[in-house]
Amino acid sequence: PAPRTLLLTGAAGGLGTLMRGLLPAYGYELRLFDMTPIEGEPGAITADLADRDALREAVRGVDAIVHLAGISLEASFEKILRANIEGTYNLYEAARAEGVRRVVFASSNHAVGFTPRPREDTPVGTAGLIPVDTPHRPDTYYGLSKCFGEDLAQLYWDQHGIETVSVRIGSCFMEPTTVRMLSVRLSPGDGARLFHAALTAQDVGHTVVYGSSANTRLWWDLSTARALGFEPQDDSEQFAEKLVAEQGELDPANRDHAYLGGQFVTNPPRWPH
Ligand code: NAI
Ligand code: 15L
Repeated sequence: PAPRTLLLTGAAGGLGTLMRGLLPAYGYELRLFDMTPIEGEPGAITADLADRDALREAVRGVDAIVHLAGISLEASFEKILRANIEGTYNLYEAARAEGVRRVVFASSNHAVGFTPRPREDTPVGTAGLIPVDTPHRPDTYYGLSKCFGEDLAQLYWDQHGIETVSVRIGSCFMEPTTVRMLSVRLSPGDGARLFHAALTAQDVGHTVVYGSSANTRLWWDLSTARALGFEPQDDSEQFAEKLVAEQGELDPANRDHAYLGGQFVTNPPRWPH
Protein backbone atom coordinates (compact mmCIF):
# COMPACT_ATOMS: atom_id res chain seq x y z
CA PRO A 1 0.00 0.00 0.00
CA ALA A 2 1.05 3.57 -0.64
CA PRO A 3 2.62 5.32 2.37
CA ARG A 4 0.35 7.64 4.29
CA THR A 5 2.21 8.71 7.42
CA LEU A 6 5.58 10.36 6.90
CA LEU A 7 8.35 11.47 9.19
CA LEU A 8 9.67 14.74 7.75
CA THR A 9 13.10 15.50 9.20
CA GLY A 10 14.45 19.01 8.74
CA ALA A 11 10.87 20.23 8.87
CA ALA A 12 11.89 23.66 10.21
CA GLY A 13 14.22 24.37 7.29
CA GLY A 14 13.58 26.08 3.97
CA LEU A 15 12.72 22.95 2.02
CA GLY A 16 10.99 21.40 5.02
CA THR A 17 8.75 24.43 5.32
CA LEU A 18 7.89 24.28 1.61
CA MET A 19 7.12 20.55 1.86
CA ARG A 20 5.02 21.01 5.01
CA GLY A 21 2.86 23.23 2.85
CA LEU A 22 2.74 21.01 -0.22
CA LEU A 23 2.84 17.34 0.78
CA PRO A 24 -0.45 17.15 2.73
CA ALA A 25 -2.34 17.76 -0.56
CA TYR A 26 -1.07 14.33 -1.67
CA GLY A 27 -2.83 12.75 1.29
CA TYR A 28 0.15 12.42 3.61
CA GLU A 29 -0.03 12.89 7.32
CA LEU A 30 3.22 14.46 8.51
CA ARG A 31 5.17 13.94 11.70
CA LEU A 32 7.72 16.74 11.97
CA PHE A 33 11.28 16.48 13.31
CA ASP A 34 13.93 19.17 13.63
CA MET A 35 16.38 20.41 16.24
CA THR A 36 14.91 23.86 15.68
CA PRO A 37 11.45 24.32 17.21
CA ILE A 38 8.68 24.99 14.73
CA GLU A 39 6.30 27.75 15.68
CA GLY A 40 2.64 26.81 15.56
CA GLU A 41 3.40 23.08 15.43
CA PRO A 42 3.10 21.85 19.01
CA GLY A 43 3.23 18.22 17.84
CA ALA A 44 6.62 18.60 16.17
CA ILE A 45 9.49 16.65 17.67
CA THR A 46 12.34 18.97 18.62
CA ALA A 47 15.46 16.83 18.77
CA ASP A 48 18.92 16.42 17.32
CA LEU A 49 19.82 13.63 14.89
CA ALA A 50 22.44 12.66 17.48
CA ASP A 51 19.65 11.63 19.87
CA ARG A 52 19.12 7.98 19.00
CA ASP A 53 16.27 7.45 21.46
CA ALA A 54 14.37 10.40 20.07
CA LEU A 55 14.89 9.08 16.55
CA ARG A 56 13.61 5.61 17.47
CA GLU A 57 10.45 7.15 18.83
CA ALA A 58 10.13 9.54 15.89
CA VAL A 59 10.22 6.83 13.23
CA ARG A 60 8.02 4.38 15.13
CA GLY A 61 4.89 3.57 13.16
CA VAL A 62 5.48 5.80 10.13
CA ASP A 63 5.17 4.38 6.63
CA ALA A 64 8.11 6.31 5.20
CA ILE A 65 10.69 8.99 5.97
CA VAL A 66 11.63 12.11 4.04
CA HIS A 67 15.07 12.93 5.38
CA LEU A 68 15.95 16.59 4.94
CA ALA A 69 17.61 17.34 8.29
CA GLY A 70 21.27 18.19 8.34
CA ILE A 71 23.78 20.86 7.59
CA SER A 72 22.86 22.21 4.17
CA LEU A 73 25.99 24.21 3.41
CA GLU A 74 29.73 23.82 3.94
CA ALA A 75 31.03 23.50 7.50
CA SER A 76 34.00 22.02 9.35
CA PHE A 77 34.51 18.31 8.86
CA GLU A 78 33.69 17.72 12.54
CA LYS A 79 30.30 19.41 12.26
CA ILE A 80 29.46 17.63 9.01
CA LEU A 81 30.54 14.33 10.54
CA ARG A 82 28.17 14.72 13.45
CA ALA A 83 25.08 16.10 11.72
CA ASN A 84 25.17 14.58 8.25
CA ILE A 85 27.24 11.42 8.49
CA GLU A 86 26.49 10.13 11.99
CA GLY A 87 23.05 11.75 11.91
CA THR A 88 22.03 9.96 8.73
CA TYR A 89 23.44 6.70 10.08
CA ASN A 90 21.40 7.16 13.27
CA LEU A 91 18.28 7.74 11.20
CA TYR A 92 18.75 4.58 9.12
CA GLU A 93 19.49 2.53 12.23
CA ALA A 94 16.26 3.78 13.79
CA ALA A 95 14.39 2.95 10.56
CA ARG A 96 15.86 -0.55 10.55
CA ALA A 97 15.05 -1.16 14.19
CA GLU A 98 11.47 0.06 13.77
CA GLY A 99 10.79 -1.62 10.43
CA VAL A 100 10.37 1.47 8.24
CA ARG A 101 10.74 0.36 4.63
CA ARG A 102 11.14 3.52 2.55
CA VAL A 103 13.30 6.63 2.81
CA VAL A 104 13.59 9.62 0.52
CA PHE A 105 17.04 11.06 1.12
CA ALA A 106 17.86 14.67 0.30
CA SER A 107 21.17 14.18 -1.46
CA SER A 108 22.60 17.07 -3.39
CA ASN A 109 24.14 18.08 -6.68
CA HIS A 110 27.22 18.77 -4.55
CA ALA A 111 27.87 15.00 -4.32
CA VAL A 112 28.96 15.40 -7.94
CA GLY A 113 29.68 19.12 -7.78
CA PHE A 114 33.19 18.89 -9.24
CA THR A 115 31.79 17.42 -12.46
CA PRO A 116 32.30 19.91 -15.32
CA ARG A 117 28.94 21.25 -16.39
CA PRO A 118 27.69 20.60 -19.92
CA ARG A 119 28.39 23.60 -22.12
CA GLU A 120 26.08 25.62 -24.30
CA ASP A 121 27.34 23.78 -27.37
CA THR A 122 26.11 20.45 -25.96
CA PRO A 123 22.72 19.87 -27.57
CA VAL A 124 20.05 19.45 -24.89
CA GLY A 125 18.46 16.05 -24.61
CA THR A 126 21.52 14.11 -25.68
CA ALA A 127 24.15 12.00 -23.98
CA GLY A 128 25.81 15.31 -23.15
CA LEU A 129 23.65 15.46 -20.03
CA ILE A 130 25.31 14.23 -16.82
CA PRO A 131 24.06 10.72 -15.96
CA VAL A 132 23.23 9.58 -12.42
CA ASP A 133 26.03 7.01 -12.57
CA THR A 134 28.68 9.67 -13.12
CA PRO A 135 31.39 9.13 -10.47
CA HIS A 136 31.01 10.89 -7.14
CA ARG A 137 32.99 14.13 -7.26
CA PRO A 138 32.08 16.03 -4.10
CA ASP A 139 32.96 19.71 -4.07
CA THR A 140 32.97 20.15 -0.26
CA TYR A 141 32.84 18.14 2.98
CA TYR A 142 29.11 18.84 2.68
CA GLY A 143 29.02 17.13 -0.74
CA LEU A 144 31.14 14.31 0.66
CA SER A 145 28.51 13.70 3.34
CA LYS A 146 25.89 13.33 0.61
CA CYS A 147 28.11 10.74 -1.13
CA PHE A 148 28.20 8.90 2.19
CA GLY A 149 24.42 9.14 2.53
CA GLU A 150 23.93 7.63 -0.92
CA ASP A 151 26.29 4.76 -0.10
CA LEU A 152 24.62 4.24 3.27
CA ALA A 153 21.27 4.01 1.48
CA GLN A 154 22.73 1.40 -0.87
CA LEU A 155 24.05 -0.62 2.08
CA TYR A 156 20.74 -0.53 3.92
CA TRP A 157 18.97 -1.71 0.77
CA ASP A 158 21.40 -4.53 0.08
CA GLN A 159 21.79 -5.55 3.71
CA HIS A 160 18.40 -4.79 5.24
CA GLY A 161 15.91 -4.30 2.39
CA ILE A 162 15.18 -0.67 3.23
CA GLU A 163 14.38 1.17 0.01
CA THR A 164 15.67 4.68 -0.69
CA VAL A 165 15.36 7.22 -3.41
CA SER A 166 18.38 9.53 -3.16
CA VAL A 167 17.41 12.84 -4.72
CA ARG A 168 20.37 14.94 -5.83
CA ILE A 169 18.50 18.17 -5.46
CA GLY A 170 19.61 21.11 -7.57
CA SER A 171 18.29 24.34 -6.03
CA CYS A 172 14.88 24.33 -4.40
CA PHE A 173 13.81 27.75 -3.17
CA MET A 174 10.77 29.90 -3.83
CA GLU A 175 12.47 32.07 -6.45
CA PRO A 176 15.56 31.42 -8.59
CA THR A 177 18.22 34.05 -7.94
CA THR A 178 21.15 33.08 -10.19
CA VAL A 179 21.72 32.19 -13.83
CA ARG A 180 23.00 28.80 -12.66
CA MET A 181 19.56 28.13 -11.19
CA LEU A 182 18.09 28.33 -14.68
CA SER A 183 19.76 24.95 -15.13
CA VAL A 184 19.52 23.36 -11.69
CA ARG A 185 16.36 24.76 -10.09
CA LEU A 186 13.71 22.44 -8.74
CA SER A 187 10.50 24.44 -8.31
CA PRO A 188 8.76 23.72 -4.99
CA GLY A 189 5.79 22.25 -6.85
CA ASP A 190 8.04 19.91 -8.82
CA GLY A 191 9.85 19.08 -5.57
CA ALA A 192 6.62 17.85 -4.03
CA ARG A 193 5.77 15.93 -7.23
CA LEU A 194 9.20 14.31 -7.16
CA PHE A 195 9.01 13.37 -3.46
CA HIS A 196 5.53 11.93 -4.01
CA ALA A 197 6.83 9.85 -6.93
CA ALA A 198 9.78 8.70 -4.81
CA LEU A 199 7.42 7.67 -2.00
CA THR A 200 4.96 5.75 -4.16
CA ALA A 201 6.96 4.14 -7.00
CA GLN A 202 7.23 0.36 -6.66
CA ASP A 203 10.47 -1.56 -6.25
CA VAL A 204 12.93 1.31 -6.15
CA GLY A 205 15.65 -0.58 -4.27
CA HIS A 206 18.17 2.22 -4.02
CA THR A 207 17.57 4.62 -6.87
CA VAL A 208 19.53 7.83 -7.44
CA VAL A 209 17.81 10.67 -9.27
CA TYR A 210 18.53 14.30 -10.00
CA GLY A 211 16.00 16.72 -8.62
CA SER A 212 15.17 19.58 -10.92
CA SER A 213 12.36 20.91 -13.02
CA ALA A 214 12.20 20.35 -16.78
CA ASN A 215 14.53 23.26 -17.35
CA THR A 216 15.41 24.32 -20.89
CA ARG A 217 19.04 24.68 -19.70
CA LEU A 218 19.07 21.35 -17.85
CA TRP A 219 22.53 19.91 -17.12
CA TRP A 220 21.64 16.39 -16.02
CA ASP A 221 19.61 13.40 -16.96
CA LEU A 222 16.15 13.24 -15.41
CA SER A 223 15.30 9.80 -16.83
CA THR A 224 15.65 7.92 -13.51
CA ALA A 225 13.39 10.50 -11.87
CA ARG A 226 10.85 10.20 -14.68
CA ALA A 227 11.00 6.40 -14.36
CA LEU A 228 9.55 6.82 -10.84
CA GLY A 229 6.54 8.54 -12.40
CA PHE A 230 7.81 12.10 -11.87
CA GLU A 231 6.46 14.49 -14.49
CA PRO A 232 7.98 17.93 -13.91
CA GLN A 233 5.62 20.77 -14.76
CA ASP A 234 7.95 23.75 -14.51
CA ASP A 235 10.82 25.25 -16.49
CA SER A 236 13.03 27.98 -15.00
CA GLU A 237 13.46 29.56 -18.42
CA GLN A 238 10.64 31.95 -17.55
CA PHE A 239 13.13 33.70 -15.23
CA ALA A 240 15.94 33.80 -17.83
CA GLU A 241 15.37 37.22 -19.27
CA LYS A 242 15.50 38.95 -15.92
CA LEU A 243 18.42 36.96 -14.47
CA VAL A 244 20.56 37.12 -17.61
CA ALA A 245 19.94 40.86 -17.90
CA GLU A 246 21.13 41.30 -14.31
CA GLN A 247 24.04 38.85 -14.27
CA GLY A 248 24.96 37.98 -17.85
CA GLU A 249 25.32 34.46 -19.22
CA LEU A 250 27.61 31.96 -17.46
CA ASP A 251 31.23 32.58 -18.40
CA PRO A 252 33.24 29.45 -19.25
CA ALA A 253 36.42 31.22 -18.14
CA ASN A 254 35.00 31.80 -14.65
CA ARG A 255 35.78 28.88 -12.34
CA ASP A 256 32.56 29.55 -10.40
CA HIS A 257 30.63 28.75 -13.55
CA ALA A 258 32.56 25.73 -14.79
CA TYR A 259 31.22 22.92 -12.59
CA LEU A 260 27.83 21.55 -11.56
CA GLY A 261 28.44 22.75 -8.02
CA GLY A 262 28.83 26.39 -9.03
CA GLN A 263 30.39 28.50 -6.33
CA PHE A 264 30.77 25.55 -3.96
CA VAL A 265 33.99 24.57 -5.78
CA THR A 266 35.67 27.91 -5.06
CA ASN A 267 34.05 29.65 -2.14
CA PRO A 268 31.22 27.59 -0.70
CA PRO A 269 28.59 29.31 1.41
CA ARG A 270 29.12 28.30 5.01
CA TRP A 271 26.71 27.01 7.61
CA PRO A 272 26.21 29.94 9.96
CA HIS A 273 25.60 28.01 13.18
P1 NAI B 1 18.00 24.21 5.77
O1 NAI B 1 19.36 24.49 6.29
O2 NAI B 1 17.06 25.34 5.57
O3 NAI B 1 17.28 23.14 6.70
C1 NAI B 1 17.96 22.09 7.34
C2 NAI B 1 17.24 21.79 8.63
O4 NAI B 1 17.90 20.70 9.27
C3 NAI B 1 17.24 22.97 9.61
O5 NAI B 1 15.91 23.26 10.00
C4 NAI B 1 18.08 22.49 10.78
O6 NAI B 1 17.59 22.93 12.04
C5 NAI B 1 17.95 20.98 10.65
N1 NAI B 1 19.11 20.29 11.22
C6 NAI B 1 20.42 20.51 10.97
N2 NAI B 1 21.19 19.72 11.71
C7 NAI B 1 20.36 18.96 12.44
C8 NAI B 1 20.56 17.95 13.42
N3 NAI B 1 21.79 17.57 13.79
N4 NAI B 1 19.47 17.40 14.00
C9 NAI B 1 18.22 17.81 13.67
N5 NAI B 1 17.96 18.76 12.75
C10 NAI B 1 19.03 19.32 12.14
O7 NAI B 1 18.24 23.42 4.40
P2 NAI B 1 17.22 23.16 3.21
O8 NAI B 1 17.57 24.06 2.10
O9 NAI B 1 15.84 23.14 3.73
O10 NAI B 1 17.66 21.70 2.77
C11 NAI B 1 17.05 20.54 3.31
C12 NAI B 1 17.87 19.32 2.90
O11 NAI B 1 17.94 19.23 1.49
C13 NAI B 1 19.31 19.34 3.41
O12 NAI B 1 19.70 18.02 3.74
C14 NAI B 1 20.09 19.83 2.21
O13 NAI B 1 21.42 19.35 2.24
C15 NAI B 1 19.29 19.23 1.08
N6 NAI B 1 19.41 20.00 -0.16
C16 NAI B 1 18.73 21.19 -0.28
C17 NAI B 1 18.83 21.91 -1.46
C18 NAI B 1 18.04 23.15 -1.67
O14 NAI B 1 18.11 23.71 -2.76
N7 NAI B 1 17.24 23.64 -0.73
C19 NAI B 1 19.69 21.46 -2.56
C20 NAI B 1 20.33 20.18 -2.32
C21 NAI B 1 20.18 19.49 -1.17
C1 15L C 1 22.62 22.58 -1.80
O1 15L C 1 22.94 21.42 -1.61
C2 15L C 1 22.33 23.50 -0.67
O2 15L C 1 21.76 22.83 0.43
C3 15L C 1 21.42 24.64 -1.08
O3 15L C 1 21.44 25.61 -0.05
C4 15L C 1 21.86 25.25 -2.40
O4 15L C 1 23.09 25.87 -2.23
C5 15L C 1 21.95 24.19 -3.47
O5 15L C 1 22.68 23.07 -3.05
C6 15L C 1 22.56 24.67 -4.79
O6 15L C 1 23.43 24.01 -5.33
O7 15L C 1 22.13 25.72 -5.29
